[in-house]
Amino acid sequence: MTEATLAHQWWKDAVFYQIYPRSFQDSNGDGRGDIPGIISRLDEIAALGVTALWLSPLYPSPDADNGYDISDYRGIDPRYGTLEDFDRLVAAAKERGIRVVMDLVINHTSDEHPWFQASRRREEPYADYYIWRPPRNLGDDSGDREPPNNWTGFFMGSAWEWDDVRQEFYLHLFDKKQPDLNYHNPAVIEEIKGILKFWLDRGVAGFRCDVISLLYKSSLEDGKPGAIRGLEHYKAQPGTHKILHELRHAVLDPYNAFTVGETVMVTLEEAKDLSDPGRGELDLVFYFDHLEVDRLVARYGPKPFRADTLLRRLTTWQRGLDWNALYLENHDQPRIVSHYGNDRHYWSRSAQMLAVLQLTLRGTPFIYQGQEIGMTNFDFTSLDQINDVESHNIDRLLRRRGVPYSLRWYLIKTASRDNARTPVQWDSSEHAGFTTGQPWLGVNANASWLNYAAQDGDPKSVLNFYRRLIRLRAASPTLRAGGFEPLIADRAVMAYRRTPTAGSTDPGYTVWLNFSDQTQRLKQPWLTSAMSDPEAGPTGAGPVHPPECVVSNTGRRRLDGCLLPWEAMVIRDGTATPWRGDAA
Ligand code: TEU
Repeated sequence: MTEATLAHQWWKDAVFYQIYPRSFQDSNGDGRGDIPGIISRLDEIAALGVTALWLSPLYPSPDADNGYDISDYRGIDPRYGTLEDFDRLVAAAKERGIRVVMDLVINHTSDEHPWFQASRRREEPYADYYIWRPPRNLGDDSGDREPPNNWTGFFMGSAWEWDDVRQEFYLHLFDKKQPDLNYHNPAVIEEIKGILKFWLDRGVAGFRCDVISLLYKSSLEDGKPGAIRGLEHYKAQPGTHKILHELRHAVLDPYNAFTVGETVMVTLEEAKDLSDPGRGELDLVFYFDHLEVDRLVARYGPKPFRADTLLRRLTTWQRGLDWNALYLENHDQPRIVSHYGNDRHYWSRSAQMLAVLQLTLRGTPFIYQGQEIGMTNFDFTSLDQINDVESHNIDRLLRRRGVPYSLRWYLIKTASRDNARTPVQWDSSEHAGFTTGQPWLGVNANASWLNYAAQDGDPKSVLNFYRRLIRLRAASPTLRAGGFEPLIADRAVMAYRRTPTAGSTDPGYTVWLNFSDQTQRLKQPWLTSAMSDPEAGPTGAGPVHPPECVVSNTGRRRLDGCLLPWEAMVIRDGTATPWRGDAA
């Protein structure tokens, strides 16, 4: 890779921060976050060490899926502000050295998008913009209309909806208000190019591409039995690769724009192809494997967590991909401290341990709003407090099958995407400083003590721990880009090494993490192998600068044969010459 190419890969040194605008900061008292609210918090974001923002959708939307159902790709929803507000945001972020990345939701539109409205009336050129099919049994006289195939959607139930106007079914992999676009139609791809240019010309640095691995449907044949029936006909198809390559070549490359694709259910091989620099498609992918260690399918069906399973999966992806998108939370996932941590008895320590995990892996970190203060899952106690369309669709389906309320609530409570969507807890005032009005979704009662203001000046807080780790990472080529080697793991503990990049004076690091409520004794052979000094000379004279603990969430600075509950330690190797790095 030439030096010019490397210089263009700014995203390799970036720290991203995802904003879910509805829940971030309200400025006008309507109970929903907005763009002026985001602008008012840019200093807090910059203080964290963030250098790029990913904004979840701000486009006009009927909000069937909180903005992931877009009715105008070239506008800003008036409830978030105006295009001028957006331009001000991009400029204000730029002043702080922060780039802005938009969410690009092009697998589907809203059913209220003018394209769909024209398409259902068969008006050209839109008649063929969506995936329309007659019922399967047209011609029989039973009067029942069977969907064209057996596919099921991601929000449960059939992936087809009957349209009375067009008298045909349309495909929707998500909610019925999110009809899938037809990527067999070249006119659709031209529309997307225009949309990309529109935002790139306004100064955005790139796109997070929603469910991009599902774009192209190769065939509409029946699907094999499985959780999501039909997947094999549209997951990571050659047609999708072709479109991504075309978008990169025709639009993204001339702007040196960045893309991270949300790649649902992909294997490592599929992810590699989608993000292989040589193929020129996506820069990075968001896979889900590492968040599903304790689940049977996606976010459902709990099973016991094991640190060794997590380390095995992380190793597969750390080694398998050229560069990883590192994330533990987003607007669809439970809060990580409530998921892999312990938000009751070791809240702060486990939140910090998980920060160490995320920020000592090779790749580009994406931090989700509120993660940096250790926000927890919601404290809702009943289904009527939930907004998430996915939760309600699942509830409806289970109700129809006679599943009792208590079981439905149990299932939805742990999996609902609203766990990550409660308003950001800025301070301990009413509604946590998020809004002066009535918040669109309940604020967690723990905002009385778990909030940004309480942590800002406290050196021991989760927030300041994140800030220090981000600074350490920025100063360490090894932590950002060095090699990754798993060291040891069992049910509760893992350790891995980060090895120096070629030609760097930054030495290697060993990371120790305890994922349990118990003190874990480290077996002697583990310690010996971890502590053998790679820098020691042939005489065994040892390094000038001894190994040093540069990160600890307990205050302990020596690995003495055990790890306290949820303890994290990062130990820098000894060096032959005195080390002048920045310690955290
Ligand atoms: O999510 C896609 C996706 O598959 C999920 O993470 C989804 O929430 C879950 O797996 C369903 O079980 C993206 C967006 O991030 C999500 O918010 C949208 O609802 C979805 O696409 C549709 O646009």
